[in-house]
Amino acid sequence: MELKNKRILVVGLARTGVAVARFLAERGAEVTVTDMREEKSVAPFLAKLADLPINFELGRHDKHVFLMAELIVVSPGVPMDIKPLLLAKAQKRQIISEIELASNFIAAPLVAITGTNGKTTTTTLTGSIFKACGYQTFVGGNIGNPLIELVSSGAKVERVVAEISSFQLEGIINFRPRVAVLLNITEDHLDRYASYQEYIDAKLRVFENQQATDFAVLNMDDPLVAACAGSLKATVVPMSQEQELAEGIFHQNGIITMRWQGREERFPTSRFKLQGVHNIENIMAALASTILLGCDAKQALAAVEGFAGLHHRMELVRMVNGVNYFNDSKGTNVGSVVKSLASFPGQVTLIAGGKDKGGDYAPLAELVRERVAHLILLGEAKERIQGALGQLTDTRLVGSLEEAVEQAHQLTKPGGVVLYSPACSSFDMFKNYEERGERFAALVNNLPDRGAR
Ligand code: UMA
Repeated sequence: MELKNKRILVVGLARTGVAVARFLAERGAEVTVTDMREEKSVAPFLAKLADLPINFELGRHDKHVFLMAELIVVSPGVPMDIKPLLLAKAQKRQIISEIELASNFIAAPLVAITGTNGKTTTTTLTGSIFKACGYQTFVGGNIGNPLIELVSSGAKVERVVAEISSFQLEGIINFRPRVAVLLNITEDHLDRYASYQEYIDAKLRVFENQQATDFAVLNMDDPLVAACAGSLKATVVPMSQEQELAEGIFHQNGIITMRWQGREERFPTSRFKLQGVHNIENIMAALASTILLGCDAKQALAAVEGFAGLHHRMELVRMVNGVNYFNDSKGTNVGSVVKSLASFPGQVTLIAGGKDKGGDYAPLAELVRERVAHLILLGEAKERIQGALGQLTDTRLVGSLEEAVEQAHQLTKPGGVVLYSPACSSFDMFKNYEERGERFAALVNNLPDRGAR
């Protein structure tokens, strides 16, 4: 891909925009960056590009700027159907996402991990296994560090593991992972997509350019994932916790078994620190991907056993007065909260709510009825969640996270748990889910502890 003197527009000036603009400008492209936000809101990002010859168009998206560009690189958070992008598309301008740009310059085998939930755990674990097996590995993508940063750094790596979102897949042309993992699909991002089907279609694009020499690791226990197996060009590697497989990876009675091309590897789960049915899914996907790309089974098992999980993902903050407080701020959609709630037998005080994404909260109903003693709701979505679940258990609406933690503290009996798993994104009250989780943890750490009663 020739970049020198090419007129390129970067849309969105946040993590992705900064990394892309830097890469392009350093390669001699004529770069313009545009963002709807005003200069003072994007000042920290502007400062990161101060040393480079870049034009900025801030506080608006002028259609002429879009039409002047030969290539447009769009940040994941920018919808592909905003007017200036539609105009540019109609005028045959090339429009791509950052992962498409980056993949042109990445030679190492790439594992792309997508799905509604479990992506970050699986991506991090896959990276850890490769590293433990001696491969120089870059871990990035939707997880927080754009893939283009790897290209900019010039680092020579042997494996790349990328968490890939549906937003990023909307702007691909040739993106072709050596291994593509699809963990599960449940409703999410209905504030961005016109329909659930549109979201599913975006996710399935991860397989679009794969060939028979590539692998598609599919969770056959998820009907939507299983349904696509027949139509893929890649070699399908099935995974399941419900059936024994002659070929693929499966879990039965505490043993994960991978059978592939005459080889059989067994991984006992007894020493895994990651707990829960959904984590077995994530572990199987990570093991399959790494074994397929050359990892030694014994070293891979040791890496899984040493992996303690992620920050903000079912993270035990502290026990206060006999009550365990879990930070699950990364539970940003309904499917994720279903999995988190299913890990507790009952006596749960669930704190939920945030920025509503237009999805259905009904899949939570059965678990809420069975296991949630108190439901505390906050944020923009609180009335909608109350409408869907409020009649099923003791439900209270609060105005702040401080109030939510205080009420949870008053209401939850020793032996119970307080779970902060919002089922919504964080952008109504916080910068991101990390800030939201940190705030929750800080509030919990400030609670007075009289010792377990
Ligand atoms: N903007 C415009 N015009 C618009 C809309 C937005 O200019 O019409 C601007 C905003 O003002 C803002 C910028 O675009 O300044 C935001 O870009 P961005 O949201 O793409 O932010 P980044 O910091 O580049 O983060 C993105 C991903 N964000 C999203 O997909 C929403 C990050 O995923 C990712 O880690 C990062 O790129 C690096 O690859 C976050 C996320 O929430 C974690 N992802 C979603 C999820 O996991 O559910 C998909």
